Amino acid sequence: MSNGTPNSASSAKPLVGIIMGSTSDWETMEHAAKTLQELGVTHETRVVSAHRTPDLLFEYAAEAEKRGVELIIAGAGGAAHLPGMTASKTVLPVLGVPVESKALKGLDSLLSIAQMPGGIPVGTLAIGKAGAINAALLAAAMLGNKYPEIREALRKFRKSQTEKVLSVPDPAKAAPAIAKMIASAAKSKKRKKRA
Ligand code: RP5
Repeated sequence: MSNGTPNSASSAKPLVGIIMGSTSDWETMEHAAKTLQELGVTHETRVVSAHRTPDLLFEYAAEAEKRGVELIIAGAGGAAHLPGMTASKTVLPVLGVPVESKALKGLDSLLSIAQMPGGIPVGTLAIGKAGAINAALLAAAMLGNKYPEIREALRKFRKSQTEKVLSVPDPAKAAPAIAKMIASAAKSKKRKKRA
């Protein structure tokens, strides 16, 4: 399954494999795909469940390196075996994203992914969207050691992030301006509807 956005960075020769335990994880994992897309890092997206499709998981993890994938981002929720099991079948770096679960708000996912016994590491990120975004940024930082264009894209991302923060030094003063912008956007939407 390739459910990533159809674009140049989601290509036939992916450097990063984004896998997730269920289609329900896409709401979180799409942020990893979007971030890689923004940085121009080629990637693929697949649903690979550790407990529902264990054979596919073994096949994916065992074949990834041969296909040219250089890093895997694995997102899963609950008893989240996917990142650890994937890491056990490949020497590629595996970054784990704990998906927020309904019952325990992702604490179960976080501990399942982070608490790997010594010997098979999984680089564990934060729970949910922040973790998915950071997994992509960390992947770019690691790939940047080999690909100068990815390092440069990451530098640009950081610069624009800094500029965004500096452009609103005082949110109390910015709030009326932002509210005005929202109101004027809503007005023009209404006008367009009437036309
Ligand atoms: C895990 O179980 C998945 O990673 C997902 O986060 C969770 C729930 O899956 P669904 O029941 O929504 O398919 O395997």
